[in-house]
Amino acid sequence: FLKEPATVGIVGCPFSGGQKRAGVDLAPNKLIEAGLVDQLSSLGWNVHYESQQSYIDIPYNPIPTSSPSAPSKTEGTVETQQDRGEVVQRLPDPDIGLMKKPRLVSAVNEKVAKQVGEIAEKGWLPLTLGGDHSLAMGTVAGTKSKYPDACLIWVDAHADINTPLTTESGNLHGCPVSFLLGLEGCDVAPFNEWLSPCLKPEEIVYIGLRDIDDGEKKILRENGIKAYTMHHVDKYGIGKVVEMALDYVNPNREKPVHLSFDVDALDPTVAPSTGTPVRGGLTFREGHYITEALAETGCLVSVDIMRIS
Ligand code: EXY
Ligand code: MN
Ligand code: MN
Ligand code: MN
Repeated sequence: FLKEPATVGIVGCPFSGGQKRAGVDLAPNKLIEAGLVDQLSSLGWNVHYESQQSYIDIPYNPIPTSSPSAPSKTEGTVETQQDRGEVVQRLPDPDIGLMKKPRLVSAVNEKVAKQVGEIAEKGWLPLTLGGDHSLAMGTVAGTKSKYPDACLIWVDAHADINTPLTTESGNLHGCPVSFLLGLEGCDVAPFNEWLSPCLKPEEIVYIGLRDIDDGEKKILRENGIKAYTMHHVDKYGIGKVVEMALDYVNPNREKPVHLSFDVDALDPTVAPSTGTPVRGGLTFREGHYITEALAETGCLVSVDIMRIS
């Protein structure tokens, strides 16, 4: 699927607006500083990377809240906020229903979808460095714009399949999959101004799950979505699990594959630097094995590495 010689286009997304904890927005620059570009080059890739401005001050439409009960006192004002020593201007972004920072998350993802789509369009591999996992709305939408039949392998401790109606936290990093699927409650402004459902339930498979909300369990069951939890990794071993996951979404190994890797899939002893550590995760080798086995298929067309903090 990729043009030879293979080229990777790195999209650094210093964004943490899909959840509460600061820090995930520092990861892209840290990874670059740590030598990622040279490491990829030494593996034989051409590497394109343009450093990214912060997404904090990205403009968005100050659309009104649709919920009459949502707080309105911040509407029409501009907040000033201390952020790592810098004073930044933030446009008001009151909750819409249960959703926190909906305008910002939507605007950032619209931009990411465009960036990822443009890189894919060139025949390059978009490698998106998060940032929080709400960014996968944008990355998967971008991949799907070039490869409509792409399937999605979601490696995570969490299912990230809450909807604006089921979310208990209001944090949109827990909701990207439902927006991609177009589940009930997701046809909502400002997201529906740019994002249309682009993923079918049979095009996604999970690996590594171990912390799923009750509402999410119901959604997974009702939509017949395939998930290999840590229980399956224990039972079958990671080699068999990756094979079964591929057999499910890509039986003939002919479809493009998008890998969305949340580092909290790894055990916290391996990857402590993440916002929501959950014990009982993948080992260092199991995590690497997944990426190696997917690379070996030759089907990988887009990769996200999310939520390192
Ligand atoms: N299910 C919980 C929620 O919706 O808030 C926790 C989500 C954590 C999501 C991280 C990105 O993987
Ligand atoms: Mn996630
Ligand atoms: Mn997670
Ligand atoms: Mn939970």
